[in-house]
Amino acid sequence: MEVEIKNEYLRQLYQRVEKRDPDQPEFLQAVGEVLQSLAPVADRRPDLVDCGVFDRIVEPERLIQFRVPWVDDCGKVQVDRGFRVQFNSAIGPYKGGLRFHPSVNASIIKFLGFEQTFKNSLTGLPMGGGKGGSDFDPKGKSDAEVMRFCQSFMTELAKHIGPDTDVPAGDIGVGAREIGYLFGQYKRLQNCFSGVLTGKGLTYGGSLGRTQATGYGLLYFLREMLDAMKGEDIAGKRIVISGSGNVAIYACEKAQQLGAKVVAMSDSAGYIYDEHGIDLEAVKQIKEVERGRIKLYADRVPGSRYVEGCRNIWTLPCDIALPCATQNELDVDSAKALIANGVLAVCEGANMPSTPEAAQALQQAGVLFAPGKASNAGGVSVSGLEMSQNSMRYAWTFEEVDQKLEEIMKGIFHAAYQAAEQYGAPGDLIAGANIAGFLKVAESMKAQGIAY
Ligand code: NDP
Ligand code: 2IT
Repeated sequence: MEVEIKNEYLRQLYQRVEKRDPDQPEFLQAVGEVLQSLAPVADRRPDLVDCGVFDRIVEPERLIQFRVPWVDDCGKVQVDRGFRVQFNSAIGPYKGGLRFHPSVNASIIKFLGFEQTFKNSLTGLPMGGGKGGSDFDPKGKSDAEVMRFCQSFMTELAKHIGPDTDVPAGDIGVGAREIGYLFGQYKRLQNCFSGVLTGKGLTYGGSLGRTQATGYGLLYFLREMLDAMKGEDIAGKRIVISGSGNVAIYACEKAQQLGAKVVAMSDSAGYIYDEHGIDLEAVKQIKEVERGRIKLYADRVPGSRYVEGCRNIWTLPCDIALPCATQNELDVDSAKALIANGVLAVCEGANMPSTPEAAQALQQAGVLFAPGKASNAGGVSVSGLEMSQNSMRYAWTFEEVDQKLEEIMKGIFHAAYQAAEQYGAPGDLIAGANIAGFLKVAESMKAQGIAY
């Protein structure tokens, strides 16, 4: 899709970014979308143009790339590539997850770090934007291999992070097991027990509710959006969820608690369809305990079926679609299928799961559309709460954390909704989230001078 930026200065800026990083399509996609939204801000705020905030915000403060050598179970040396992007520290220490997936490269890490900057700003908590990861593929690796990889990865990463500098967490392929190995290695290297990572186990400084936070937060956002914009409720709705990882599982759990019927989930190979409503315990057993494929579900749960190929999941009729797998998983054809089937809302659990064409088609068809940087901010919000608890040397109850999460998600919805109204795009939560997230970071960058 042509990026149409209705402000000459931002249009030229986008061209410079394109020229600088022509081989980074995901990064360009994320920057293009944000600059499109920011045109009315640039029109009204010449002061931010004058201090170069727009030019500075699209360039990471630092991008670290490193070699990660490790020895596999056969005694063979493997070499993967590690990354950490420290995108923006205007409002707090860099904060954002680590992704272990073979597709990881500089473009993907930069798009994620860029998005994280605005997301973290929207939470209202003091966290800057960062992201990292590796092209290491955890699939099929033994626990011992994952541990050796994590130890090697952290041996380099430890030089660049710290509880007041940069606080990584999980993302695709990085969950409690990996965070444990990474934390253990950091502690050993620094001789320091600190809140340098979030998503830690509950016995050594983790927060109750962090595992559930992104999925639960997604549903709290959805509930607020449905109520405020359509006067609708989640109870009784038919929901399709892509993915079957951390975000998808806890989105499903909260959707079911709120009375919805989840009829499908997926992994990168295919999807399962269960007209009786997904049996979440069966999914948890397969994915969390056995680390198996979603296909197994159809073998175990009578009345369900497995369909090869994950993309066609969006052709299933539903009221609400929750893409919770990965970037660009919902394209314009998927959007058209959802629209034809009368979808009411699409709420992004993953980061940038909808292509720009898909998002535009959904919005133009009057479908409620929640962009990931707003609707999936629950995970990093509870990470922020984990940092607070670590600093206090204290732990809140699950109920206390969950209540704060719900308040934060409601606050994010209203901040995005109001910013969209104020900047002439009523109902457009993409524009609203980008503008609201941007303004706090921009004011902070202006106040702190041109150091970065
Ligand atoms: P997990 O690793 O737990 O699960 C990822 C899920 O997505 C798996 O079902 C996986 O299938 C599927 N998936 C991954 N890559 C692809 C692909 N290329 N095509 C199709 N399916 C794919 O990750 P999370 O649940 O943590 O993350 C999911 C999304 O949510 C990501 O976009 C992440 O950035 C985002 N997110 C995560 C947060 C968190 O706290 N964890 C917070 C906010 C956003 P398979 O097993 O076959 O690979
Ligand atoms: O995309 C995300 O917000 C995350 N993967 C969570 C980041 C975090 O620091 O908890």
